[in-house]
Amino acid sequence: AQAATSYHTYAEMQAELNSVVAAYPQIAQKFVAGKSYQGRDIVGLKISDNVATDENEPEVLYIANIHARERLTAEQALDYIGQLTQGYGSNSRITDLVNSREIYVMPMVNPDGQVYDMTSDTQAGRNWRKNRQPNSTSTGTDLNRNFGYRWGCCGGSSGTGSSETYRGTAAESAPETKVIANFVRSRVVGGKQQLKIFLDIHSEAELVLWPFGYTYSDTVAGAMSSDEEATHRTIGRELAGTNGFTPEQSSDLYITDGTTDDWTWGNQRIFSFTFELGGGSFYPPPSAIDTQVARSREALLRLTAYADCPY
Ligand code: 0X9
Ligand code: ZN
Repeated sequence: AQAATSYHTYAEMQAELNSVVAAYPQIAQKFVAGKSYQGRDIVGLKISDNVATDENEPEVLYIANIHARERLTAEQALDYIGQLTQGYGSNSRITDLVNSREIYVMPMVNPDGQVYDMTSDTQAGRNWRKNRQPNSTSTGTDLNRNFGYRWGCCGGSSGTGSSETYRGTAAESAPETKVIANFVRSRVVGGKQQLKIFLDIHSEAELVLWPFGYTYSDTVAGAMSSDEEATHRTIGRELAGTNGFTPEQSSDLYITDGTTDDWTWGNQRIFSFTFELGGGSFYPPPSAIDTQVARSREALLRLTAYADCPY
């Protein structure tokens, strides 16, 4: 399967998910996790055999486009949906994954920001990163600084509304953050978190990152054992070996607090990663989509496979 030849608008993304469900109803189911600040649906696909049933299978969650302008990331998520659905029944590796996992993909978790960014006369967008929620001085919360594990503790986020890394008034003060976090919490069944792997897809620094971002320490008593750190590092390095990105702990890039992956690991104990895709800018030409997306196809499949590792 080929990736898209132009970037999906929010409406086109919705139409794409609907057509995948129509074509593959036995393995694809759409869900609305909640609404954005401006009232748009934050949607995803569940892909699995017996998709209407919550089977006892390890689960994975991939989210994309939390930063509005990082346009390639939604294409990577949609391409992954295409790989899984089109390969089902013909590619044995993909068939096995779909049969043995419950895979959740949310291609545009910041729809207001995405629509605003795309409302532009130029092929590039408005260079918008945050959501579109007004704050005391300006517009927008950086959703990747608004999650509730050590929120605002340690640096790399700002209390100033106009900042690109504005952390919001409190953890989960942005509706989109709450929708994502509520979805993750909803996967706790019988007291056990079913999600075993989480991936947040960004661009464009060509990185494979793992927690924590809030501290330079590799290990944290009670929160990241040396075994857990080694598991993240081993998986992260293997994935980077397939897409050619640089693997490192998040804080090796720079200190950040309130990020998605610090929360999904720190609060929920889901093995968590952030990718920064390539492309050389937030707006690679549409002709580059297929080449860039192809680089990480193998990494996404391997990460899904890791969901049933006996860590
Ligand atoms: O600063 C960010 O949010 C990410 N870079 S981006 O250019 N896409 O904005 C990097 C976040 C790295 N830290 C963690 N993932 N914890
Ligand atoms: Zn980003």
